[in-house]
Amino acid sequence: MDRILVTGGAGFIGSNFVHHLLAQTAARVTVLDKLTYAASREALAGLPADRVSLVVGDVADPGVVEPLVAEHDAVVHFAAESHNDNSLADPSPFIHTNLIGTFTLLEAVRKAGTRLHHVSTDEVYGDLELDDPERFTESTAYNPSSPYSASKAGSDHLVRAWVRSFGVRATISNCSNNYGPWQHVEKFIPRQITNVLAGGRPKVYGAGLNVRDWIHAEDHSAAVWTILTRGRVGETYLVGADGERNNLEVVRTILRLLGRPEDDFDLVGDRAGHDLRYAIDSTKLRAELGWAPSYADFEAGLAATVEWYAAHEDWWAPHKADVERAYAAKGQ
Ligand code: NAD
Ligand code: TDX
Repeated sequence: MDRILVTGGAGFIGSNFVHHLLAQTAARVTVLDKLTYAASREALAGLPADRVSLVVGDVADPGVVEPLVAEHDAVVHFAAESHNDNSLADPSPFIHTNLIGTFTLLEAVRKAGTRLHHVSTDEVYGDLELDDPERFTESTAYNPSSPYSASKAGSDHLVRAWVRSFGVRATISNCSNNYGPWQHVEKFIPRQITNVLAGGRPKVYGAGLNVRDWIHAEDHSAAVWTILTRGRVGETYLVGADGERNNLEVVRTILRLLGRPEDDFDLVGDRAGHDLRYAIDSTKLRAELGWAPSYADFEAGLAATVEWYAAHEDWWAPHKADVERAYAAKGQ
């Protein structure tokens, strides 16, 4: 795979994957990104121009997508609207990018015969009870809760149909919650770190008992590359690092790392339809393809992330006030 097209490669995880490709492979990379509010040119700054290029365009535009796909050996599809809260305020861009965008890409890979890896989320499975001994596996039934997760579930179904009906060479990964550098301040961990750094208090939805299964973005990138190169076409692989924590535990750890009292946060209004718990069983990926996370210690990974945000205020500060104004308007 000499030439790889990465959709959404200017976003949080897509840009991490581009860095992973540059460091771990000899591939030349084209990023296709619409540069929405969630994108960051800075995350791609300094990469060698002879190996990485950026095409600014919409993944739902066949006039842009079809010629690009035809000149690459593989496509890795990260482009999406990605924030649940935004999908509750206005679902329409989620339908456009996550459904029409994936459909457009599938038609292009069908015509060109290009290998595709589709990046998806564990949220397609809905949620688990706090005391459920089961975790999500590749055979868990789809049961999405929000417009975001429903649009991702629909995109997974499209990929599966194009594999079965048209012989498209695609794989799918469904990963748990990512953390690490370059994540937008609208998301939980960056929002709380930057609230504290900006002199405010973390804002925790509901009672804070919801559980997420945290994985470092670098481990997600390594998993995607493993599946792209060694995964079986037509298969789905769940990606997770056994990182279950409830939101109170995460916020208290952030406060401790920043030298503040562990009860120095606010409980705010809950998210509509808020999924209770996500938990991934990644046995298939580990046993079949030999992947394992390198950030085994969540607290250590979180500490490095806190340091990164403290050192990159120039990057996040310009977006902070607008994001907080929008949350405040909803009482969150
Ligand atoms: P992000 O919001 O940080 O980045 C998304 C990127 O896609 C941005 O650069 C944006 O400009 C681009 N984009 C949006 N609409 C586009 C369009 N129409 N055409 C071209 N580009 C467009 O998202 P992220 O957190 O990096 O997530 C990347 C992918 O990983 C998504 O598919 C998401 O569903 C999936 N995922 C995310 C997580 C997580 O915890 N963040 C977990 C599992 C799966
Ligand atoms: O201010 C907040 N306070 C709070 O308590 C925010 C922004 C969130 N939360 C809670 C909601 C969730 O229980 O924290 C948890 C994590 O929230 P998000 O960062 O919004 O992530 P989540 O909704 O779990 O979805 C994430 O993981 C799966 C990504 O945003 C998705 O793109 C991915 O598919």
